[in-house]
Amino acid sequence: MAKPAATPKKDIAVDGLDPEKVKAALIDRYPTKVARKRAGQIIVNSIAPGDAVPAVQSNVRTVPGLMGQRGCCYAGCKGVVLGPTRDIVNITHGPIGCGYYSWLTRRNQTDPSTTPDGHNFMTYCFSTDMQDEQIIFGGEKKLAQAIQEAYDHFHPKAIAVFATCPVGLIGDDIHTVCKKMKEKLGINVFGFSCEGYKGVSQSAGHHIANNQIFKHVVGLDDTVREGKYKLNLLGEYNIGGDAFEIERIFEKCGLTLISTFSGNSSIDGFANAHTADLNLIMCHRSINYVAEMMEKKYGLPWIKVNFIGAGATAKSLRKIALYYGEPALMARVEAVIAEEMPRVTAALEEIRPRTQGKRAMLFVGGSRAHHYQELFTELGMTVLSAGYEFAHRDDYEGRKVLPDIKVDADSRNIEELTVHPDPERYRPRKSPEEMERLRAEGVPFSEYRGMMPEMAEGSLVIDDISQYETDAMLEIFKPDIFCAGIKEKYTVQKHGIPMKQLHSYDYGGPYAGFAGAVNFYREIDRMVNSKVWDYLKAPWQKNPELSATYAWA
Ligand code: CFM
Repeated sequence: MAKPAATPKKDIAVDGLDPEKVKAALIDRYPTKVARKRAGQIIVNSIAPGDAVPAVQSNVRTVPGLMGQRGCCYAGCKGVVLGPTRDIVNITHGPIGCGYYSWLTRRNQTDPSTTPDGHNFMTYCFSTDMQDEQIIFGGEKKLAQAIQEAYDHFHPKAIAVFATCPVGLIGDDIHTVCKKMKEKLGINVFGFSCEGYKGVSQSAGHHIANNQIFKHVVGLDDTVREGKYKLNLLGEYNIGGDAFEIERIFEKCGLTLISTFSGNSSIDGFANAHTADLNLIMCHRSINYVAEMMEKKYGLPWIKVNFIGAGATAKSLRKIALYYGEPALMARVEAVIAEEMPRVTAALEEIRPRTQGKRAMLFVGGSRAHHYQELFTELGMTVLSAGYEFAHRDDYEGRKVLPDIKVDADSRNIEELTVHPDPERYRPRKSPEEMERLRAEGVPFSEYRGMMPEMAEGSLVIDDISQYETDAMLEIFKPDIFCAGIKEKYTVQKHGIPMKQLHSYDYGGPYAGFAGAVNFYREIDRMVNSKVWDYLKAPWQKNPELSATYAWA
């Protein structure tokens, strides 16, 4: 594929400003080398026919010294992908800080009443609490003891072990320890070499998590559950109860959810996931690997969906119905949409006049900066700028650029599993002709268009934004709302601009599905129309000179 031009030639403006000039201002103060690197990561959006957009340098190391938003590989593996599964005892092998500071910080909710044993270990923090002694003489013995202790106390179905930076540095072989303990205890015990320093961000941890769950869990249980339309929901983590709302909608539509990776999930669902007939990918960045591997090994196809935004939810439901192709299901899905939409329309009629024309910026991990643009569009708001912390080019530009992505040393570090069709269990769910026909009808198998083709011309796409650039963007544009995470929240508010946390939802949510969309509209209305920001003036802005006296002489 021919590479699109890096800089658009068109005369475009964003919020009345020349975006190229804004870009120049953002990198103006950087040393030459840093400016050059950031110039490849700060892109003025421009869409050519065939959805061709400029390349965004992404999934590369953050420049040392720049304050970024990213997390580590361990965070992506233990926290993001495995964290929401309630019935695996997740042991952090490392110093206590890694476990303690990643404990209950993500708002992935769960409902233990849906599994018979009612296990829920998410509220516990399991750590081997490595000390100097283990760093010097090795921590394998202590890890085996920790696994035994966890087993004795809780009798879980599975125990997972997560390596932190020092474990990789001293060379503890967690996988052999896990194997031995698996034989000894007779339960599933498996490890993740997700040392924090691996890769350039938490994205590496997602990949490692996908690999190990696929190797050690998926396919262990062949029981075929009842249900006509069986599917898995991948990349939905039940933040603020999002998965509960999606489950509610699925149930109404008559869809049978075999497993979710991994919001409100149980390990039993993963083991059984290969028996479903369709994989839905919500967060492409964190979970596309397992969908690809399941397709190769078991033959179930995947489609990209989005349940953020009422319109996007309806569209996704229609795609699912089209895939199964049964008139009864299509009719039921239409009936559900017709039943759910009036409350959405009523809320928008009331709120939209107050939000119309307001301007937003979104800088979140690897999916939400894209997905949440749907909700802002529904509110009549403009997205001036957006970017991911750690996503890859395919999340920006679409999967069509996958063959063009250069694999660098950091990515080569992460294992790429070779997967073959299962001799007994590989079963294509649709024939190649059916797949072709469905594609033509609007079921885009294995496709993700990426964020940029859906953004306005001239909007600024910024990968791995730094705090310095954040401050500059706030000063230049003074948006009506800025979306990011807790690390950014208070600096943004100090600019007098409301800040919505799109990771944790600021203790709110759900924002997925129809009910979630209404929640979001109300929240954003409250935030962008609050008068409180006009009262925010620092003392030195009101009285530039403060008088003081010496307390002693
Ligand atoms: Fe996917 Fe996520 Fe996200 Fe992500 Fe995350 Fe998250 Fe996120 Mo925080 S899996 S990429 S690693 S949608 S924890 S639920 S909000 S950065 S945009």
